[in-house]
Amino acid sequence: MIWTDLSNLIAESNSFLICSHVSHDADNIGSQLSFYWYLKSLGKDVEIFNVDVVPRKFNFYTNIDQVSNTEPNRRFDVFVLLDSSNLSRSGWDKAATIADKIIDIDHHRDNNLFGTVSCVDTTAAATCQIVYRFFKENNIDFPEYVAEALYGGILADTGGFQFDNTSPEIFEIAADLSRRGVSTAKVYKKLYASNSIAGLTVRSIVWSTLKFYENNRVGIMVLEEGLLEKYGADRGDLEGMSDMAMTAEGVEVGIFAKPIGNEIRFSLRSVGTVDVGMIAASFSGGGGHKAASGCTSVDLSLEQAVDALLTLIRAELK
Ligand SMILES: [Mn+2]
Repeated sequence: MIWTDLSNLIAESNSFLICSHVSHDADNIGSQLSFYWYLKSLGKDVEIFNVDVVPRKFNFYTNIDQVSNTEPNRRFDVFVLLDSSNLSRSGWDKAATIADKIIDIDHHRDNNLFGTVSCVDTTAAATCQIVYRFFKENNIDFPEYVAEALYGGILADTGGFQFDNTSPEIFEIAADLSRRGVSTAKVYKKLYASNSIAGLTVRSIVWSTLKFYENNRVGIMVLEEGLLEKYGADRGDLEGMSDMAMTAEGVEVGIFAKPIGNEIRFSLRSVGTVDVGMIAASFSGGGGHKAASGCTSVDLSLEQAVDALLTLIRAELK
């Protein structure tokens, strides 16, 4: 990738607002924190604002307290939106107007190149992989805690080096980050093996909602509204649940539904036969990868929204 435009835009700007998509994951957190470190190291005026509250499990990251949920009440020179295929993925209605210029760094194949500068590589496994390349190819020496944030994003978006986006380059990056001092065991433990009792309890309830459709080729699980609050769990406690339905033999599409108010947020996963990115794109704010995507239905009941999704999926099941 050519980094000149990115470096020039950063050099000629002073204030930056970093943001990312709703429903946090380790890649959007890791890429935001590592880019935050970089801009601060240049002496820039930088803030991070995300619509969603950061789940507790990410609290071990250095500078996680810099991620604010309070809308900034000033303008910035540059809006930096990471790991998001379009502006509406931020879930924020001011995303398009908060700054005159936009930096877009992302790996989703439906990225619509919304940036003044767009650094998009749809073959990259993670946005953290692109940020790593930017640092590496520009001889930017980053501290161990930034290596840790980048490693977490790569670990998560490759499903722990198990998805088919796991390339030789990914292992080389992981090796480099490990040499820089990252405790890979610690990151695994923090992201995947630090369940709370409340979190596991909610998981067990979500598991009990699992139902199969279309001759057992589609599996759906539902997170009933208010369940997290009832048990004192948070969304981070459910990470990975979207993939679970798909681990059943014969299931080609896994759906995880989360009703919130008049909206239902869906996470869609596919073993590869059905393009769930395309299916998600026919809903508002929807999009993503062929094998992993998300979308939101508005003003539909759960049954109606699931019906609409199943109709689209049915047409793709061969
Ligand atoms: Mn990502």
